[in-house]
Parts: sequence; C-alpha cells; structure tokens
Amino acid sequence: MKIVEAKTYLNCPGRNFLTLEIKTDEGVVGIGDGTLNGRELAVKSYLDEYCVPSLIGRDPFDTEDIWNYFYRGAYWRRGPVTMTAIGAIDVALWDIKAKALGVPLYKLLGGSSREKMLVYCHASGRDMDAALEAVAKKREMGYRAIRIQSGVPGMEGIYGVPGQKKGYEPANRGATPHEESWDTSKYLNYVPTLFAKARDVFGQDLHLLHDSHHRLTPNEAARLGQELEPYHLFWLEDVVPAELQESLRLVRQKTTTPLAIGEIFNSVYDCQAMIVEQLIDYLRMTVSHGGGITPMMKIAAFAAIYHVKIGMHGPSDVSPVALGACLQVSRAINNFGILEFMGYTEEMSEAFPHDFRFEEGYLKTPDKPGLGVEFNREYAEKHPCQKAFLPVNRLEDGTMFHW
Ligand code: EZ4
Ligand code: CO
Repeated sequence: MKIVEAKTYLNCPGRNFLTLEIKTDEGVVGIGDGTLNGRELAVKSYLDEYCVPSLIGRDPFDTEDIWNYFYRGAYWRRGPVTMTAIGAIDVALWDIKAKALGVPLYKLLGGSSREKMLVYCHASGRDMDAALEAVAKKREMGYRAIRIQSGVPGMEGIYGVPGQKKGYEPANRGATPHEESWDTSKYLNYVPTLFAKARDVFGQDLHLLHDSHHRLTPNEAARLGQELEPYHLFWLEDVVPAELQESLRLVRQKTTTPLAIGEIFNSVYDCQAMIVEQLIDYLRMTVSHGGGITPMMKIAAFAAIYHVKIGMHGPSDVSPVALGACLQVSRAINNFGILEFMGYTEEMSEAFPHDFRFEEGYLKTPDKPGLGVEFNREYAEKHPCQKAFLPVNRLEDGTMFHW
C-alpha cells in the first residue's frame, strides 16, 4: 500500500479545526487532527510545505519509521507546531492501518483493557450559585466526574467561565488577542470555599476536579492543595507553569491533593523528571499535541512504571478526530485514569460524524474500523477558517501574566 495524496483542510464549523486527510493507492483514506488553538495556520503551513511532499509514495504501515523521519529527521525538533503536525500525520496513518485491516484502532495497540472510559465534563458559572447549578445539571446528565470553575468575587472575566456566549470557548475571533485580568490572592481565598460548598451540596461520591491554569507559584500551589485536601479532589490541574519541572517538588512534598499536568506538553522531554520523581498523579498530554499515537503509547508505558496515570486533554478545540484517537489509546493502555470530554456542538458533529456513546459517565469507542470518526469535507468547506486567538492575561496593575 502506498500514500498517493495528503491534504490539509482548515475550517470553522463553530470553531477552527485543521484536518489532514491521507489517501492511499488502495482507496483507504485516513484522517488526523492538526488543530493548535489560535495557531492553526502555523501547523497547516508546516504540514503543507514541509511534510506532505515526503509522505507521497511511502507505505502507511511504516508508522514507526515515518514518525522518526519527521521527528528525528527534522533538525529543529519538538515544539507545539512541529509535534501537532507530526501528530496529525501519525493519527491518519494509524486510521489507515486499522481500516485496511478492518478493525477498530485499539485492537492494534494492545487490544481492549476496558470497555468504557471514565470521562469528566466542565461545569462553570459566573458565581458560586451558578457554578453549583451547572454541576447539578451535569450530574443529572449522568456525569460522575465534573470540573468546577467559577467566577471569583471582585475579578472580571476569568479562565474557564463563559461570558455572554453559551458554551465555553476560550479562543476569541478577531485580529489580536483579548485580555483577561487576574488576582492570585482573591482566587486563593475563594476556591476552597467553592469546594467546601460543593461537597456540602453533592456529598462525597461525585468526583470533583479543578484547573488553576498555570497561575500559581509552587508555594501558592502548595497552599491551595493543602486547603483543598478535606474535599478530596480527583485532581488539581496545572497549578504551576510547568516548563520548570522541579517546581512540582515543593508542591508534591506539601500536599496529598492529586496533581494533573501537561496539556501543553508535546514530548516526553517536557515531563520525564516529574514522571521519574513521581511528582504528579496524572499526565494530561494529548494525542494530537503530543506527536500522535506512536509516542503516546510509549509515554503511557513509561509513566506506568512510576504510578502515573494518563488523563488526556480533550476540550472542544481537540477535534472529534483527535478525541477519537484519545479514546482508542485510553481503551488500550493499562494506566488509564480519566479523559476530558467537553462535547461538541451539532455543527462540529456534522463536520466530524462520530459515535462516542456516552453512558452513565463513561464513553465508549465507536464500533467501526479505524478511528471510527469521519470527515464531512463538503460540510466543513462551507465554513471557512476565522482568525481567532486565545486570551492574554494581566495582573490588575497591568503586569503581563500567565494565561
Ligand atoms: O485552556 O483548550 O483543561 N482544559 C483547558 C482548556 C484549554 C484550552 C486551550 O486551547 O485548560 O480550556
Ligand atoms: Co486545563
């Protein structure tokens, strides 16, 4: 079997998605997701200009060699743009292999380790009451694990909480990024009261999660972890900006609140120290941004040795194609923890028809060969790309801060 064509499609069925479609001489077609929120055109250009020509004529079954060609073969290796581009190629190739063999993809990755994957959804509100109301709604829908984000008294517009729009979508359309503001002391004083109330209202059984979105110092993170201990979170996410892996040491020594990190990581070298030193409980690296299925399977096996579980990033900017790949990997590995699932709008589902069956808090892999996710190109092409950015963040005195 040979690759005869590879093309990228950048469309906006509600939000921007970059899709790579690879065709073979035997008529088998595979798809991968190259969406990097707010930097879609950079990945598209990396694929179109620097990868696609080297794919033509290759055997799509050679995933290990093709992955190494684009990773090791590139002098300027790693980084989110490069790794997302490689991830799109790798997922499309695994999709082709499984379709050609007529089996769901997980069958080629070690087979089934479980029949259903625990997922967590988002609940958010402008204040405590609105956030708790959102939790109640999600619990009624059957979710067993819910991430709570809430507006903080005295702070305008905060990460994780929708403005006027219906669903939460962090990227804003326009020519330049939108600005948010931040005050750590208001946040730290408020969050434990939110979770105290949530446990009062919902009891002990519901899994509760929270995302600090890279905004704390190690010492502040230790304080938050300690103050949340009585409420037994499933995890506390991205407490520090983790480009400094050692910063997790102090947090880890000071709190038993489980730590999750890594949605912006793109290779094992972003997290090898925190895995080996057992500084985290869950790794958030996701298939599309982590370079594809080929490296994710290796990282999962490496993390398993150190009691680290995999809890991949799966917001709505990770397309159904990439989420399908996350589900297939999650089904196959032993050290699966949980998968994030924000869900998709009707428009997004029309562009990427998929059948992830949600049952009582769990998702199932589609019952089809390959990824089990399709690309409705005709529909997607009716919705051209619209430039959008993730926000930037400043402290109240104007100092640039982490978003
Ligand atoms: O900020 O997907 O855990 N989920 C998150 C997301 C990310 C966005 C970035 O594109 O932190 O909301
Ligand atoms: Co996050």
